[in-house]
Amino acid sequence: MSNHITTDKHIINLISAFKIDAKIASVKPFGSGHINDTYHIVNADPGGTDYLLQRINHYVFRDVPALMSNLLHVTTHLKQKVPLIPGADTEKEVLTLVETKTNQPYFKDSDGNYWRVFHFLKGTKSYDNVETEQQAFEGGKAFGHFQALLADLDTNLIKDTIPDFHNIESRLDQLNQAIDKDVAGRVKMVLPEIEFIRLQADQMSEILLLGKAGILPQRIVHNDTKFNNVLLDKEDKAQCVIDLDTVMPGYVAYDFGDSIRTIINTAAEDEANPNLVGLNIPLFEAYTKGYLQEANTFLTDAETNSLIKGVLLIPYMQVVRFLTDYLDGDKYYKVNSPHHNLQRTRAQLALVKQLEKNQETLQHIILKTHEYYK
Ligand code: ADP
Ligand code: GN1
Ligand code: MG
Repeated sequence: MSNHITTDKHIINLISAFKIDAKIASVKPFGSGHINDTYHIVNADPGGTDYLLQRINHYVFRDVPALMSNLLHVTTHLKQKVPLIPGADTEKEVLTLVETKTNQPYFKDSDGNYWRVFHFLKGTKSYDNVETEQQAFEGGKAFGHFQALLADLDTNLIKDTIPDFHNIESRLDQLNQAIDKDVAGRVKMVLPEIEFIRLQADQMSEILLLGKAGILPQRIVHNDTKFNNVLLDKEDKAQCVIDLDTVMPGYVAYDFGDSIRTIINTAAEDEANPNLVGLNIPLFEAYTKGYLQEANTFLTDAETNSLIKGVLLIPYMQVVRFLTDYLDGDKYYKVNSPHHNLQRTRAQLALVKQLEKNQETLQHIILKTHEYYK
């Protein structure tokens, strides 16, 4: 996202709806998320609090009050538990939401857009591409710890912000509908991709079936663990898990698979040349170590065995989701060019092929690490 300072009067005005304690120096578009619009509100006092303003994408999240209610339940739970951990700094490690002046968790503007504000966590970094094993290890620890902290959150409090979010059967139904409608006239360009998806479909239902059979427990998981959704500090130590909009019941393999999707890939998620997509096995091993160091305390054997299935499923599901959006005419994900979603589809498809080829090596690393931390 560009780093220019916004002079948009509307944005400057709506900031005044929140309990923001700052003389504002500037407001800049921030981050590289695909869903929300994010701005960094810079305090004129360098020692004061900075803020993060977000317009919540209500095409993606149809029930914003439910979404914000979940967010408050999750952050309140974390703010009760984190202070009990020796050496913890709750303000740095848990997102802090800023209320509006009328004590609401979000503000709805006259155009029907929803806005929220967090404390900006200064001195942190989020990585679109992981560079070192330490970063990968710390990310694994952060997401494993996050799942452990939420294990005792009352699931009745949490609503589905996007129903069937990681249900591959629903995702395939949505793709089939998009193919039938072909609103953008693009189906003819993606016949090999559709064939690939259909050939793999049956084997990708395994986690769902194990869940339905009661073999895999549902837990509260993050559901969007791509690596730029964990903030690391200046020393590349894990600081805070962010982007809590999809925290919902699900399977741990989904979170593991989504992180690995972004860590193991030697190329970008939207790499234009699929031949550059390869696997960085040392980063995979480092993430697995960090994750299992935390999660081995609560994972069942069935869950440990399901992790590799998540590693294959989530990139495959991403192929299905990017392609569906391409066929729908790019309504869901932000795009930077007319065929961006196609480029993403092809890059993720190349990743699925690589993962399938190396499945045994990856499973061996998971089991070896599991034994080590048992
Ligand atoms: P999206 O759903 O669009 O991905 P995120 O909530 O992940 O939105 O925010 C986008 C980016 O903004 C993140 O990847 C991260 O770089 C940054 N970010 C989010 N929350 C904070 C925060 N509280 N402090 C500092 N940076 C943040
Ligand atoms: C979106 O919001 P962001 O950019 O962290 C998406 C994820 C996808 C991801 C693909 C709510 O994540 O599910 O895996 O893009 N979030 C939502 O990069 O759909
Ligand atoms: Mg994000």
